[in-house]
This record gives sequence, C-alpha cells and structure tokens, in this order.
Amino acid sequence: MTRVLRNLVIAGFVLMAGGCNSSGPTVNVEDPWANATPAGATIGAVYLKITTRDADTLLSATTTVADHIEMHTNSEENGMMQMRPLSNVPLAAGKPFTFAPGGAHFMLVDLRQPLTAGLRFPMTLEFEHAPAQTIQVQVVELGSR
Ligand SMILES: [Cu+2]
Repeated sequence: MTRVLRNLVIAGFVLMAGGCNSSGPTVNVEDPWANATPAGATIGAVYLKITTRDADTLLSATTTVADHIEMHTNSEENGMMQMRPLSNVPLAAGKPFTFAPGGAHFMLVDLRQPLTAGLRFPMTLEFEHAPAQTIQVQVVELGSR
C-alpha cells in the first residue's frame, strides 16, 4: 500500500469513528406502559414507541418482573385476530416503530409479581447494533388508556 493510500484509509476510519459518536442517543424509547394485571394473571403486555438513529434490529427484551418476554404481533387472518411471535423487529433509521394494543406488543410470560397500577418496573431491550437500553415501564389502571 502506498503511503498516500494508507493515510486515506486511516482518515476514513477516523471519519467513521467520529460519525458514530456524533449526535445524541442512538435509541429513543417513548412512553413505555403496561396495563395492570388482574389477580392471578400470569401474563402481561408492554407497549412503547421506539426510534433508532441508525437502521437496527430489536432482538429481545428482558425484565425483572417476568420469567421471559416474547415479542408478538396481532394480525387478522381469515377474519380472526391471530397472535404471532416475532423473532425480531427490524427498525428503519429514524422511523418510529410502535408497539400498541391491537398490534405489536411485548408479552411478559410467567409474571413473578402482579402488575399493579402505579408500579414502575425495568425492561431491557437488546439490539443487533445499538447498546442495550434499560427503560422504566409505567403500569396504568386497566382500561384507563
Ligand atoms: Cu402476545
């Protein structure tokens, strides 16, 4: 490699590194919430809006209040609502993806405690590229939103 070429390559790496650190958080999660669960319930659902600065893939989620979390989507097939598992969720750069009632949701499986209105609990989101994000989910009274 000539010296000029090598310097160009080094300059390119410096530019890329600068670009990766330039502006603000890479992941923005808005309004994470869950409905309170009735006594004896073993599952719950979390909703939120997520925007990533760069194209990424949401791989999984974990929480202290449930054994595990599955990502699901609701879709209508032959006139019936079907819940299907999502193995991951592709996120387009800068384009919000919304988990909301009637659509995509995080399903908390085998709750370790009831979700009571007013409770806040942590949930950690894992991405293909962005660092893991821990957010606080707000539990609201069932039917209040
Ligand atoms: Cu579900």
